Amino acid sequence: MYRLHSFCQSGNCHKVALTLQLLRQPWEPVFVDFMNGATRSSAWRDEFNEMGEAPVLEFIELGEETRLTQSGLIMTVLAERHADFMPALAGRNTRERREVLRWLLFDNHKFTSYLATYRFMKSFGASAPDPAVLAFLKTRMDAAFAIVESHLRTRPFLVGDHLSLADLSLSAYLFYPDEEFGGDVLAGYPYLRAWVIRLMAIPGLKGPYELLPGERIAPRW
Ligand SMILES: N[C@@H](CCC(=O)N[C@@H](CS)C(=O)NCC(=O)O)C(=O)O
Repeated sequence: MYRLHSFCQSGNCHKVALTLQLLRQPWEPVFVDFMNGATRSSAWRDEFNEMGEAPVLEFIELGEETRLTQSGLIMTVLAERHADFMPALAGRNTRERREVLRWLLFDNHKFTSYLATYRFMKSFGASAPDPAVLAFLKTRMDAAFAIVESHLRTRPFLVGDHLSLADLSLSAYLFYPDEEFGGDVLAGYPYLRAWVIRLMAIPGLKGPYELLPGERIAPRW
């Protein structure tokens, strides 16, 4: 049984939940009270994650309690541990596995990072966002979107001709409703939109509010 320390506003936690679902692994969510500062407390950092972030995945491995952080690492470990269920998830061969890793790194650095920060500041931050900061984030987000849009013009999935961790990682935040981004962020990106719709139709790929714990919060604006 896996324990996923998580909360429903977190697309990074959603990435791991989607992976567990697809691999048909038993898991239970453990609520992280992120909005009230849980991950900023020294107790959290000492016990769960010195990086001060969710998600954290706990499980027993070779008789020992194991704790993993960083969604990209967690997803990779899960796909390797349960390869029987879906061998292609981490890539079918060395070349594909490298490609999956390349997209996970791009996601963490340039795709999710700007998209998630933009959404959080727009809808859930403690105070009204600085318009100049929002504009900067939106520009960076659109630059990353354009790269993925171009890549998806000629293929249905990011790596190979099948679903992989790369798709789960980059799409997780796009399962959230438009209103949390202040509008339709996929307007002008038809290939990205078609890809997200394709992923949402895969059995087991549920939205974050169906899978993760915590109260849904209305966007502030
Ligand atoms: N690269 C990390 C990012 C994790 C992350 O930023 N999580 C957010 C919640 S969605 C968080 O805990 N942020 C705390 C902070 O940045 O201080 C991952 O993929 O796990």
